[in-house]
Amino acid sequence: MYQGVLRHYRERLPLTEATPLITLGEGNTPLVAAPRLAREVGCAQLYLKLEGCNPTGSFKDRGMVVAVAKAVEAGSARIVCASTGNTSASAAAYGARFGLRTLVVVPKGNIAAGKLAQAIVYGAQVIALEGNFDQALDIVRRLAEAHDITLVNSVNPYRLEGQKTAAFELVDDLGDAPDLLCIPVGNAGNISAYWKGFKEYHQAGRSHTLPRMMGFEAAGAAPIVRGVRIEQPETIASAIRIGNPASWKLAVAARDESGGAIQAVTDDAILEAYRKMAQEEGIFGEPASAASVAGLFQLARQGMDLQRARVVCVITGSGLKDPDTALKMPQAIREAPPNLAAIEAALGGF
Ligand code: AN7
Repeated sequence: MYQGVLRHYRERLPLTEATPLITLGEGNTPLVAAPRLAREVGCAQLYLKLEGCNPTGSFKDRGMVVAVAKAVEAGSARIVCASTGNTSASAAAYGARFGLRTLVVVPKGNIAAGKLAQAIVYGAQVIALEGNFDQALDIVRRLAEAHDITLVNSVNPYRLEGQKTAAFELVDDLGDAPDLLCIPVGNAGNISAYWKGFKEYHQAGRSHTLPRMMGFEAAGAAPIVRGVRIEQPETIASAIRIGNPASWKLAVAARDESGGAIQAVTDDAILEAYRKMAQEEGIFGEPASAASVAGLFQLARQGMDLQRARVVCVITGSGLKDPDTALKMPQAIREAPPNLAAIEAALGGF
């Protein structure tokens, strides 16, 4: 039986005899072929890594399980994070299960409804900051310096250690690294963690190749692409509405060492990819996750030769996290009274 990231990859994680091997069943997520999208972009093979299948619905659980295990090992009683939503949901769940009080600071009005619901139901203390994610991160860093509380944002190195296990899974499933890895970039921890994982597996002889790391920021929140901090980032993809990523340098290193790129994708392109994933492949990712697919389409439009490429797009979080974006989609819901003739008429006849 699969027993979570800590047990499964214990020899590749910074664990000691004293680290509790906790789990909520994170990791071991599906890698699903996307043949229609592959045909449209003109690449040989396309797979979607469904990180929304983690226990709290995003990839954050992989890193949170390590960060929380190490916090428990160190005797910590409290954890804190700033979050655009998914980190707070994950921290709240692992904190609840493993006996820690959890404090989360989220940007007021800019966190998807499902994520806020999770933090509340898991029993975290929630502060809605009248400010953005970057300001929230700055504040929780200072809180953790001043008080006896463990910071579980990805500036905590155990987070990236856990998140690198997704790269291991890709190599374990595909038999080698993909040619291209397309991934959304917000605080830039995940792209850095994947690259670390790919390099470690390669060095251990588990893969023959390394992927080119292709990261995608939202156009209104693209500090790495533009080379400057964005004071007021804006995007419909609230998960990646970040203007000063904590792992900026690591992400640039991942890009450059791998011969990859970090580009910006517009909100329109994100929403188009969001719809296509759902309607052509049956995969419901959240808007930030769709940035990876939007990015792949963009690479194809730019003329990148994908004919022989095996590509993985990381679908970082479940579409159910953000019902409001889904419900704003152009839709044709017709109301009808409960009788057959009225319904046949509403459908325009058979
Ligand atoms: C679905 O939860 O930053 O580049 O506070 O939720 O590692 O930040 C979330 C980020 C992509 C970007 N996809 O990953 C948070 C937070 C989803 C996300 C990202 C996030 P990073």
